[in-house]
Amino acid sequence: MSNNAYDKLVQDFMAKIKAKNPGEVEFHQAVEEVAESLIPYIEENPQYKEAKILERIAEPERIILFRVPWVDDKGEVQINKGYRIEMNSAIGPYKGGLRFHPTVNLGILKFLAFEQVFKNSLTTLPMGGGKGGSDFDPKGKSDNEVMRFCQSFMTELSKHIGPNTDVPAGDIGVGGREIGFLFGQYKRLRNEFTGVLTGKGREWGGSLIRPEATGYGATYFAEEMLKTRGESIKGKTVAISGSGNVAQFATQKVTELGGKVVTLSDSSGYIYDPDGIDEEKLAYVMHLKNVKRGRIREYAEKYGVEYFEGKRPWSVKVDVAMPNATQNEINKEDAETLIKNGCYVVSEGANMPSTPEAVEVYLDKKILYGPGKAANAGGVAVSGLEMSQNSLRLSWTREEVDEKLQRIMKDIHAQCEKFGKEGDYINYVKGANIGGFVKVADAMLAQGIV
Ligand code: NDP
Ligand code: 2IT
Repeated sequence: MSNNAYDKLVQDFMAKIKAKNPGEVEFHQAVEEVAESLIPYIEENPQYKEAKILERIAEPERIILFRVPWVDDKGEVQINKGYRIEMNSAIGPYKGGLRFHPTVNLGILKFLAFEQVFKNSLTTLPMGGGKGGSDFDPKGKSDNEVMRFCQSFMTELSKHIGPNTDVPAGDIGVGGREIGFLFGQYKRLRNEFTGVLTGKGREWGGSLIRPEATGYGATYFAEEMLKTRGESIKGKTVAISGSGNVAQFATQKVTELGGKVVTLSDSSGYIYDPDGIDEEKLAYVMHLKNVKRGRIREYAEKYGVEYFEGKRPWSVKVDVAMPNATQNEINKEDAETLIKNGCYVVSEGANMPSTPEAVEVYLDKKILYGPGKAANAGGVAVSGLEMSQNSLRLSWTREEVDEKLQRIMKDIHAQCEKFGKEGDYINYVKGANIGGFVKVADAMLAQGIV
């Protein structure tokens, strides 16, 4: 079949997706990228076509929508929306994070849940895909307000989740503090101490390395990609966006491996530190962001470096870019600027941070490009390891978990290579999409039309 014929099949498929899911632009974007990789593969493997596996994977098994009422510190009643998308349970319980951010809507959570299905499959662990969250904005809220919100959110969500059913975790705006409040309320409502959430504190069922896992994993993935060209992170200059969980631990691992991180950002702007963000400066960032809950601008004031208000860090000259903040944070022009300035590795800690046009630029220029569903899978992989430890009622050491994480990132790289090889070039987009798809699709075939 010609490329034009495949394009027509993708367009027809997307026309149906858009008609069924109107206005959900991020969801359309995520599905289209996967469909472009999968449709040629499905044409060659008609068992998937006949069983309409792709059409079924793009339809959530279940969506739960609920009201989250709570009372703020002034005594005023507040109402937020709560969501859980239970996307696919073919290979394990639904698994995926919760996002608390004012931009959260159904389309964003469906894109994240859809990506999660493929990502979780790539980890080699038995986890289905899900995602949830709320339009609640934790910024500027007191700890007590966040607690009351989390308790109200969990009061409803607890009816739908469980350690063998659906196991949420963190994402943007949901870190250790929020997981603690959510877990406390679940335990109180159900009178059960179970592994219903991951990302727990290590004294109460959490896994060592889970906080670090996404950033570490995305760095290990960059290292694996560089290895295919006989290179490593050592001596490389790296631009990182974001300054939250993923960005912090990516900075730590890059630095530990001998690379130099020169940028960090938040939604207000970015800082450029040409000397590199070393361990001591990172400790400052962690306190600033996790305890003081301040802005990255304060880093520039403290260390006398430049701060660029309202800008993203993609015009800085670097070898490696790690977008670790949010979706669609690198557009076509940013991708062109990065490459023009010498960048040839992009490892995505965030979910879908590059627009489709930016991805086209990477593939066109044949740079090492690790898409989020492969590069950031270390986070959910260690969540899977947390579930295993909870079931065993055991805790593994830091070294054991880190070793398993490194093994998993290597396995994910190998799957991308197996399914994405195009001559000398590895197309990690195609590799991750097909690699993630096959296991889920075969499980769905075996389980009948459900
Ligand atoms: P955090 O909430 O800890 O940090 C998010 C960071 O991104 C903050 O610096 C935040 O800045 C910035 N950010 C958020 N929204 C925007 C926006 N619209 N524009 C610009 N900057 C923004 O979240 P995480 O670090 O956990 O998540 C970052 C990314 O990684 C997300 O895409 C998430 O889906 C993905 N991810 C996370 C995993 C995890 O284990 N936590 C696992 C896999 C992927 P500000 O404070 O100003 O909002
Ligand atoms: O996007 C993601 O993979 C996450 N936010 C982590 C999900 C998880 O269940 O650990």
